[in-house]
Amino acid sequence: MTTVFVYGTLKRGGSNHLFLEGQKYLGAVRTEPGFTLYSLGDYPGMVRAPGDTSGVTGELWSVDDACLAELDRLEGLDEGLYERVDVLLLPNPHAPSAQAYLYLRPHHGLPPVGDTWPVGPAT
Ligand code: PCA
Repeated sequence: MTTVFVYGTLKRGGSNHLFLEGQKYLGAVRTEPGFTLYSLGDYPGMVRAPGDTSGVTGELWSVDDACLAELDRLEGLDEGLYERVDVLLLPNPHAPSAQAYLYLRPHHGLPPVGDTWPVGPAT
């Protein structure tokens, strides 16, 4: 099992959330400062942002190996769209760190999103 931090379309209510079906939701969390989001249109990319003070909000999930492999394919690791790295989370009851997908392509000129991608549980 791997603990994954999701911040975009994989969140509950997001367009790719079905990829987490059957996995274990651990709770809402935030990364340590130093990360921010840019919009790629239908999905966000999280990048390192030295000087950022707020971090990024998201959800913590415990996923099995088959799910993780599918997420890696979905996020285009092979094409160099995202890389999966360990990020520190703010102190929280769930885990000190988690795997997260960082956007690898240039983000200059993309619309800044800030700390939260506006997708959540369907109401
Ligand atoms: N899906 C992944 C990375 C960006 C996206 O839209 C996620 O939700 O964490």
